[in-house]
Parts: sequence; structure tokens; C-alpha cells
Amino acid sequence: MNTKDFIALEEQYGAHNYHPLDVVIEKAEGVWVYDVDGKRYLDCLSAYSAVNQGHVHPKILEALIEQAGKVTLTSRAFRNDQLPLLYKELSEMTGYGMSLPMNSGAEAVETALKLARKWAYRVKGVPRHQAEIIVAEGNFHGRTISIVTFSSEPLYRDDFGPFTPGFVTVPYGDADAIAKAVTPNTAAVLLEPIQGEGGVIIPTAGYLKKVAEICRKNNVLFMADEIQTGLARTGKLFACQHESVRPDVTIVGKALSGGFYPVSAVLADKFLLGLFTPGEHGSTFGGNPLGAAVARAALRVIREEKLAERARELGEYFMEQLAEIPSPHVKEVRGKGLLIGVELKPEAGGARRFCEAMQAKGILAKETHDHVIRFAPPLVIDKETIDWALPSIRDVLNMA
Ligand code: IF1
Repeated sequence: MNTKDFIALEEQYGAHNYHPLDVVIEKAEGVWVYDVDGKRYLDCLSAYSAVNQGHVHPKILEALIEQAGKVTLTSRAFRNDQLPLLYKELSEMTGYGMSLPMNSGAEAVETALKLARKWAYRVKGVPRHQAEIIVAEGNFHGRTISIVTFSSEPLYRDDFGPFTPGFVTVPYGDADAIAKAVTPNTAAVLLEPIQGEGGVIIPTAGYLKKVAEICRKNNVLFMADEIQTGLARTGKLFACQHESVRPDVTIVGKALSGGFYPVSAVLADKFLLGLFTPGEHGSTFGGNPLGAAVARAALRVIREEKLAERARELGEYFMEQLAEIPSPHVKEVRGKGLLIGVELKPEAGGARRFCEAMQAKGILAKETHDHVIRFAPPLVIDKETIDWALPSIRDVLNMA
């Protein structure tokens, strides 16, 4: 079967909830993916930063295979020998006293929302079921009905009401707007330190620090969604660390498993995660030994291969080179580490056609919000590969 055959099957039998590029990948290694017709592509999306460690990282693969042959799932009705070690290693690596493991990012975000509400009622004294959580316009935190409740993207929410009450939306990047939105019933503020899907939106320096200060002053939890920005992507373990901000709650996912298996987690100290009592929250696969073994290996690779330092150095280089490309279409090049967005002018006709042109030259990138091309290769990329890609990117950014 070739590309066309696979696409025909997908079109016939699969729900059309995505509009993917017409590339059918059958193999991947490091920064490269290979389609069914034998073509090689540089992956500049990293499955939305889930394969920061590179595709099929051998050390994570080894951990997966070894654990898969022992035990994969016990449920949390019993204990297993991998989860306690993941808990410890997550705590030592991130500085948070505890964690609660889930599977998808959205599940971890939902867990954080429940945690904030529980803390509001049990500790802060907010009247029951009146807790408010402040979120930002342009956010992306997942696809559950409660989460899309506070999405500002009509495509993600419009057909899925009725919605969940208790969320207040403010403009992203405006700390004063958060201060004004706080009420005695505010439980938490939930933010992405950089808005990925929002178009790689980087708030002005000091924003996160100001938000953290507003939260502290008003006895409100500061919760950071680092599912896409975390785990070395922006040049530090967490994007909040660029402003020396330590949120009360940090949410991780995606690269927590290096793209091998859905593993997410909520990180917080005991005064928060100690509030959950047995049976109140959980999931069938949350904390399973296979996911825990994979996550332990994925975290080890981030440490041992110094992926945060790589992202900082190579991200600076990649961004410099992109910014030097003369192009009639480019409005701005922005980013942090290897989370880079090239915003095109409205008259460029949208980023999709540029992504399709790059695909023809062996580079896979994804548009976000119509006008931004996101460049987020695996953090194991090297300078030579960036230099290999630049001439093709230059040609595409100068096409008619
Ligand atoms: C899709 C977007 C990116 C996330 C942040 C939570 C989640 C995500 C900051 C939920 C997930 C993915 C989901 C995927 C496409 C992709 C995405 F375009 F949707 F918005 F990356 F920007 N917080 N992002 O980025 O994690 O439940 O998916 O594990 O839904 O199309 P998840």
C-alpha cells in the first residue's frame, strides 16, 4: 500500500476530526520520520512536544520493552514497583513534594481543577460549589467539556455545550486584569507560561512573576500548564523558571513519556496533594507500572542528555537564523528555546500552504492559528541538521 491507499482508508473509516498533512509515517528515529513511500522528513513538530527526547529513543524503548515483559497494569487497587520510584524521581527532579499520575494532559488539567476547587472549599473556606478559576484568552488546556468551556476558540467549544460553570477569562499577558478578576471565591489562576496553540505567544518579561505575586497576596493558587512548554522544551526544565517562578501546581504530560505512552502528572506539595483522600480521584491506567517505567527513562534522558541546555543553545541559533531570512511574508519570529513560531502577515494567505511546501522539501511543520508556523523539533536536533533545513525554509518563506 502507498500513501494514497492509506489516506483512502483513513478517509473512509476514520472520523475526520483532524486535517493532517498527507504524509503517512511508518518509521521514526531521532529527529527524522519516514513515510510509506520511503521519503524522509525532519520532524519540526515533535508530536506537539511529546517527543522532546527524539523519536523512539533507545533508552526509553529499552525501558518500555523490559517493563512490558514483566507487568503492564495492576490498577491502583494494588501497588507496583515502578510508581514509587517515579514519584521519588519526579520529586527530586522538579522540587515538588508530591505528584498525582494520570494519562492524558487533559486528565491532568482536570485533576488540577479538582484539586484547586477542593483546596478552596476545604482550606480557603470558599462557599461550596462557588469556586472560581481564572484562565487566559487564547488558552489551550485540552478537549474535555469542562476544559473547552473556557476555550476562546469557537471551533473547540461551540457544538459541545452546556458548559461547566466557575471559570473567568481574562486577556493573556495582562497581570492587572488578573488582579481585577480575583474575588474572595477565586481558587486559582491557570496559565500556560507560553501559549503554544495560541500561536507561541510569549508574555512580556515579568508577567509570570507578577501573577505569582498577585496569587500569593490574594491566597489564590497559581497553576502552570507546562504540558507543552515543560520538560526542557523552552531551554529550562520548566518555562516558569525563566522568571524564577515556582507555581503552587505544575502540570506535565507529553514528553514525560518521550512519546511512548500517555503519561501525565500534577506536581504540587503535600499541603495540596495531601488533600486527596482514598477513592476521591483516579483512573484505570493512572500510575501504571509500564507508564511509570517509561516516564522514569524519559526523565533520565532529559537529565543525562542535558536537553534543556541543548534547547536553549540550539533554539537561540535556530531563531537567529530564521530571523535573518529576508521574506516578504514574515511578520515576526518569536520563541523560547526550541518552541519557535514564525508569524506570517495576513496577506501571506495562511501558514498551511507554507507547511505543505516545506513538506515537499522534506520538512514537517504545523501551522497554528492560521498564520503561525511552529518550529519545535525534538531537542536532540543538532546544528548541522538545522543548517540542512534552513535553505529549504528560506526558499519556502520566499515563495510567491
Ligand atoms: C489536539 C493543540 C498543541 C497542550 C497544553 C494540555 C494539553 C495540550 C498546553 C492536553 C495538548 C495537543 C492536543 C492536540 C494538539 C496539541 C495542541 F493544538 F491542540 F493545542 F500542542 F498546541 N495543555 N496539546 O498543548 O493534553 O490531553 O492532548 O494529552 O487535541 O489536537 P492531551
